[in-house]
Amino acid sequence: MSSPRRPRPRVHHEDESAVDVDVVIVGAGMAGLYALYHFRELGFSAVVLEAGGGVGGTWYWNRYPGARCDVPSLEYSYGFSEELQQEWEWSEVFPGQEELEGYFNHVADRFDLRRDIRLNTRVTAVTFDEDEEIWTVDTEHGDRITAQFCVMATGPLSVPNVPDLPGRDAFRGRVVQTSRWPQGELDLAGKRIGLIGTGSSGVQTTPELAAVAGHLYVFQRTPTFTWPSRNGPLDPEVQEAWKRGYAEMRRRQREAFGGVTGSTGAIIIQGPGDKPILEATEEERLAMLEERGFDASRAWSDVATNPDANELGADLYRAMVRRTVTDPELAEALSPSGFPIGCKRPVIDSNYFETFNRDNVTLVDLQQGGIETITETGIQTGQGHFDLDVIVFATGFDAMTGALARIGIHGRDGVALRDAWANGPRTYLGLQMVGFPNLFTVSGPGSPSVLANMVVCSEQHVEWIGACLAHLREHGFTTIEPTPEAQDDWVEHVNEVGQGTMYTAPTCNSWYLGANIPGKPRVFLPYLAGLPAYIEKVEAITSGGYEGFTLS
Ligand code: NA7
Repeated sequence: MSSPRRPRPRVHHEDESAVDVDVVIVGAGMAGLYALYHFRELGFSAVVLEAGGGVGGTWYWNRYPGARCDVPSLEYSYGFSEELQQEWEWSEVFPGQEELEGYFNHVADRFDLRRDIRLNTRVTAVTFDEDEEIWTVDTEHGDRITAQFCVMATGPLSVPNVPDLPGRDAFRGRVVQTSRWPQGELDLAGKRIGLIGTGSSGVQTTPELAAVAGHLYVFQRTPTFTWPSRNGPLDPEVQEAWKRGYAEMRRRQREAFGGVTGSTGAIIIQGPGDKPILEATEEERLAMLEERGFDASRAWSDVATNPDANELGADLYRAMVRRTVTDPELAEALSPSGFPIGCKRPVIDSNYFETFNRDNVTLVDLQQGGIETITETGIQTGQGHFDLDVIVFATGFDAMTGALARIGIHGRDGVALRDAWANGPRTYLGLQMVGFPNLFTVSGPGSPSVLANMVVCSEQHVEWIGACLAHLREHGFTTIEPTPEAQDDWVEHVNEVGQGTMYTAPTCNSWYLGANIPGKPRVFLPYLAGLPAYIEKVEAITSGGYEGFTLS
């Protein structure tokens, strides 16, 4: 099926657990599911290997209370099937984990994907055989899949960052990770809960944990810029309008910098205003604060680009924290400073700061004395011991490179991807790497990925890979791989585009830069020129005969 003109050599397996397909896909999240559907449509055989017990990737794993997408539901959904778009009904402006998990399960059923998905199957090695030009994928169960092509749909935020705190195993209570939240009942009612981490996961779960806990202690190392989502039920008229014009909306998504049209009525998505804050009077700034609350910090044309303007925006933000949190000292401790708005991925919340006004919530400001050790009964910090029943780690991910580097990918000459990336990831277009022919990454480092709507990015990458496989088949090529020059140029270009922005400011430490993982090289991982510019480049390269790739 893979190559009508020039059948590729098939491997003969004595072992019955071995399977040979055209494409092996690692991961059954949004990218892997669509890849399976799309490659099947193109006439390729494919199998998906998934470590989790269900489909949905991020939305399978991150089932902590309050887990919610920060992109509106209408935007954060597949555009490949008009029937799917028409039949699926979203209930909220920003979809929660449960609804998203339901959506991806519906997709798996509706398109009969499950028969080619192996759940609970962690990949242990991905190895290229240069003589046969095939990839071999080994699983934890001892299964072996061989394929001409390998697509790593492993997700940019899939490997949890578990801080190596002394005494971690000593704790006699329950330890949970937000991104590995147990399915089913975890009784938190009346418990003393310690939450470590105040990024998106920690911020989202804080109000939910506070609502059930006997007492919630939030261990904060760095205060967060977070904006109210104003989430609520999705206006049926907005949904109907999208259903009437999905094709147009999907086109507009690909023309929008972040893959989001902004036409869902979600206030958070509205762009900055036209007026520079540097030219605004104090009265005008305060008037904006009255009108837009936390959003006043970003409602100016220059906050995203000018450091002085950014600091003025941050002042408005901190003024709003003081208005929201009743205890002035607590407000001060919760106020982010020392790094610009926009350095880290913006967080959106529901009643985050308000939650700290509750009697059963205590902020443990780690800047006043950090975590020293986990004990049998709680957490010992430089400011005393906190007795706990449950510790929740909301400590983030080894982003963008974590899964790819860990999985054990070996290409030509047995070179490990982990070693090839020792000084930072090197890709061509975030799609392929030198030395790893016929292996593709979806939303890999060097692509817009986490800076844009992940569903739109996933569809765009999967469609590019599908067209590439069909091109190879049609022209009798067996392998595709970037040239070292093209990859070098792309890496340099990605670095250049990231320079001089809030994302790479010297005071910025974010997971975009790998700064959250000890020892990880400081490299800005995604491509910052925006989705339309990226798509234009990719299309020019493709129509130019796959410039920068070697097809053989
Ligand atoms: P993030 O955004 O990486 O946040 C992790 C949080 O955990 C952050 O507040 C960290 O503080 C904190 N952290 C990490 N290690 C420690 C230790 N050792 N001690 C105390 N605190 C620690 O991860 P999320 O899961 O919240 O969000 C990731 C993305 O998922 C998010 O951007 C959305 O796109 C969805 P720090 O700031 O490093 O001082």
